[in-house]
Amino acid sequence: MALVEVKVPDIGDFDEVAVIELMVKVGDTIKAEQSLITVESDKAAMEIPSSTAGVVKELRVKLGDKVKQGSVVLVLEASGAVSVPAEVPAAAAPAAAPAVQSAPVAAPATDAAVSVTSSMVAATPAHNPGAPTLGLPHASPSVRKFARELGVPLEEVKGNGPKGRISQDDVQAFTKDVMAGATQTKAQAAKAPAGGDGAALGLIPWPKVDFAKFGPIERKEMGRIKKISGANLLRNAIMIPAVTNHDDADITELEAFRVSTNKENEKSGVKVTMLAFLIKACVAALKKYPEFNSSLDGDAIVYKNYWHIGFAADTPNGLMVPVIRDADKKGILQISQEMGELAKKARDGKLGPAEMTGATFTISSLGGIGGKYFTPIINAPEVAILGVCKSTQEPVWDGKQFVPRLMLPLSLTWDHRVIDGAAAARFNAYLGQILGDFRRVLL
Ligand code: CAO
Repeated sequence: MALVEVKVPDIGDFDEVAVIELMVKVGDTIKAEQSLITVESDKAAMEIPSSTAGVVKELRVKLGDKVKQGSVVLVLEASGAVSVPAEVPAAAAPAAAPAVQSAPVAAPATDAAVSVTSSMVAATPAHNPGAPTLGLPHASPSVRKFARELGVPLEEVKGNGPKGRISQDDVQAFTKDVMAGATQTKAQAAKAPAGGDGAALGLIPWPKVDFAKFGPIERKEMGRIKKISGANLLRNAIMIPAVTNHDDADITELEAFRVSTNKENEKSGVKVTMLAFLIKACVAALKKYPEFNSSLDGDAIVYKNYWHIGFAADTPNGLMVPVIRDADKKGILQISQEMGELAKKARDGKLGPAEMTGATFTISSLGGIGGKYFTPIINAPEVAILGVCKSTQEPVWDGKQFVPRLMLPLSLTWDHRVIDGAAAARFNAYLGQILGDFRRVLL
């Protein structure tokens, strides 16, 4: 292993500066570009990074020492190839930023502030001046002290200063976010229960990316509803062994009936929607296949003898699921009218808790928007959900020829603990039959 002297690089116009902070000690394993010491002139403080990775063998400076370009900071046992010196982060000294190497890639070894005391290693190209400093915190000593006093892990704070430098404001904002529960420290995350993050599930941590490095960004906190529904969706996606069956229903006649009904009822102000027919059709299928209208309770399955159907509504505040109660007892016109009212209330943020609870099955319709199929997430403790996409004219073989038919894509997601694949296929097929000939609802 090569022993390497790490020296103070070009620090600009300063003759001598005082060492005010030692950030490593003998025996520490350090990474290339890790900050080693902080020095301070009468104008600014700056950190001196290591040009090389390795293990600290000897510290050649102590607090209060005066150093200048070329002073040996420490001796390292290098763990890899040795590079020429890292630049001092310019952001460390806003008032008097030290000069940095402007074209370090082809810098000859003789320019290096690192001298190799063994013949084993050769200088490699210097680091990219714009490159991140391996996630190590860049902050002034006073900000470091401030973070230490608050117990804030500085390496987890995103610096918004030049070159990612962390300011006192950044530390304060991080602290506020942690207190408000909007973010977690790594230590908190490691203790979080299953579902809170992946740690308890043995998953690797969520990637922490400084997106601003790749282009302009804008950060917006999520609204309350999005946060709540996000937590529910995560739990449901993780805890339910869910399977989705896709199918098509021929709604050619049903759509013609819907359109003519709406023409006849033009003056009533109530628009009959395809979703209302779907709710009614689902009730018929749920009655025929009661396990789809159940919930799991420990080792028991609870079958419900009521049919309350939730429907996903897209609102400016996020996804909400109003519920049509006793859909089995209501006609298409009443369901259409209630749906319109509930969807409006949802968009206006005026839904009461009673209007969002108690569903036994949910329909999520993207039919007004588009798409072919998707895999909706079950709204626990329900055990199934129907996703509906936009109907399109398709060529369908009638035994003699292809004929144009209006086909509605259906995606049924179901909980495999309660429902078997065959039952799901039957449910979808039956739903298709009803939508194909709505008179079956009466049977
Ligand atoms: N195929 C083709 N067209 C359809 C259709 C379908 N399956 N479903 C609806 N349409 C048409 C309607 O007929 C209507 O057309 P006209 O204006 O010409 O009459 C148009 O699409 C708009 O319908 P709509 O969306 O206003 O009404 P709706 O009853 O279909 O849906 C509601 C109401 C509240 C469900 C809907 O507004 C909504 O919020 N959808 C999004 C739900 C969602 O986000 N789901 C995803 C959850 S998973 O993240």
